[in-house]
Amino acid sequence: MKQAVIVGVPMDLGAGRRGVDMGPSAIRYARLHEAIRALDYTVLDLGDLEVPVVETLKKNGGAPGGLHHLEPIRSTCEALARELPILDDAALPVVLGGDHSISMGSVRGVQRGRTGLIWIDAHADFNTPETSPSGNIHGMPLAALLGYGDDRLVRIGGGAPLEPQDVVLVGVRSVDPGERELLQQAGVTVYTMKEIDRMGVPTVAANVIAQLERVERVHVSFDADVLDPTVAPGVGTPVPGGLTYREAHLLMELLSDAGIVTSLDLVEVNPILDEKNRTAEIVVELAASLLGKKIL
Ligand code: Z70
Ligand code: MN
Ligand code: MN
Ligand code: MN
Repeated sequence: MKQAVIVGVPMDLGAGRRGVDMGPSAIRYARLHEAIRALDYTVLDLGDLEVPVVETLKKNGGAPGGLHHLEPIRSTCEALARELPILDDAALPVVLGGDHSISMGSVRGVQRGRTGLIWIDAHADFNTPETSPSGNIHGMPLAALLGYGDDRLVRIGGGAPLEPQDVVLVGVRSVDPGERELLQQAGVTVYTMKEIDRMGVPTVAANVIAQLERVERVHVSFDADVLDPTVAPGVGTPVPGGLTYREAHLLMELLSDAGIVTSLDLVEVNPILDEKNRTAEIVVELAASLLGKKIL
């Protein structure tokens, strides 16, 4: 039997507003364990990493050009990057956020050999301190994973920068001006909502799968704000025009059919802004589809 290993990272220090620190709890409450067990996985939950409480921290650098809460974010990601490699190579890590800065830890933690990354998000998360309008680090993790931005973030987990040809962004519809320039320069593949509308999820998924044919492992980093806010209201930065319930499920099902996914993040669920935990519930359903749930 396959094994899924769950790690929670209850951190909202990288986000502009509070609440995604409660994401791991909301996602577990939405029956993540049961959903994964039903798919013939054993589930091992390692619990939550310890994350500094925001009220105990000094305010620092939230202005443009700044790096809000850099040190506690760095050390939390470093701890995550150190914890994941201890797992059995056959296990499938499922990391629960938390804001999206946690993926600097999860991706570095699972990175071995040539590693592919599918970043599913309304945002590009490709800011550096120079381009960020907010100083919020959850707008920077993908850039850091490709080697751009502050050295202290780039060096988390000691991993080499990912290769741009092994990185794909899906669902993007909100990009800051300086971020746009760097993203285009970096050469990662981007399927914005325009491409999804024009080609449809089946073509986008087929292209993503074909592009990652030669990598040794594939990490999916799923930001709940990729979903349309009418489907998933419980996110910190809702952006209109997102994936429908059906598009999101189909994307997960097609990635699942390809059998390429070896690890997963579920991030940016904000229970404070949610309606009766429905965003966490949808995220659990989508995770189940990605891990092999079939209608028939
Ligand atoms: C904006 C910034 C952001 C969420 C990423 C937004 C960043 N580009 N917000 N994920 N939820 O501040 O960098
Ligand atoms: Mn934000
Ligand atoms: Mn994100
Ligand atoms: Mn986002």
